[in-house]
Amino acid sequence: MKKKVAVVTGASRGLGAHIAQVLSEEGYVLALGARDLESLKSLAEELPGEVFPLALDLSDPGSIINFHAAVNETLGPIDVLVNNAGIGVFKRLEEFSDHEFRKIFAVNVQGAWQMTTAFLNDLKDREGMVIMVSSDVSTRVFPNGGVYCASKFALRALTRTFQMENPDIRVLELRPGAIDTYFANSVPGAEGKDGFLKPKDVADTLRYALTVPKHVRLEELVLRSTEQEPEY
Ligand code: NJP
Repeated sequence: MKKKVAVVTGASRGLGAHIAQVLSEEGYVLALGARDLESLKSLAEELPGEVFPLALDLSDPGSIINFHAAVNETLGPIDVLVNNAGIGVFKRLEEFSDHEFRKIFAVNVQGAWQMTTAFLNDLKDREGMVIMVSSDVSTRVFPNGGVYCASKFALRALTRTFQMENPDIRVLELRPGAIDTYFANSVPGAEGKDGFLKPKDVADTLRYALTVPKHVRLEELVLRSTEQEPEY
């Protein structure tokens, strides 16, 4: 029987590295993508299963084409795609440069769209699952968060459209609140992050999502630390 194969973007650190850990423990052969190939290689050495670290820059369409070709050639069709990579810059809307705005949308929105499109036929053949890591802010906004929130609203729209257009696969929007990672130039364990989710909390939620029976479609999962205010 063919082994289950999963792709994780943004696996070089933070949440993506924890998701890779979970998938590896669950017996998936992994293709991990990010720009920092050295960190991916170090992670691959620590994980229990078979892991292929590959360079991937989601802001470069050519890099996604090369990544997909390399995965296809080495591992064949995939069962799970985790579009985890994402970036955030937080400031007032009028302070954004054209470059910053485009970069956020290139990585968080267009990159996830192109990755999903590239692997779509595989995923359909194998009745696979796509996990879009968006955010608890994919339905609300806050001052200084406008561009990031807009990118996650857009990702939510893509998630739902992919699902409606492709009933053979399951597409989950995973919506974590604040997580203690390297996000937006922060450092794990830094002051003020005590009340954040740990990346393992989110990765373990994804572990659960992978175990539900095939006739169950989890459409979205929102999780926040109990230290964070509930927002609906
Ligand atoms: O962030 P971080 P998280 N091409 O900075 C990669 C969402 N989220 O783990 O390329 C390819 O530790 C980067 O790799 P590298 C968030 O929006 C977070 O927290 O080597 N990959 C690294 O592996 C995102 O979707 C919070 O630099 C690129 C990874 O992305 C997801 O959680 C709250 C790339 C980022 O790791 C994981 O973020 C929330 C590119 N061009 C949602 N650019 C939170 N942390 O508080 C970056 O609601 N990456």
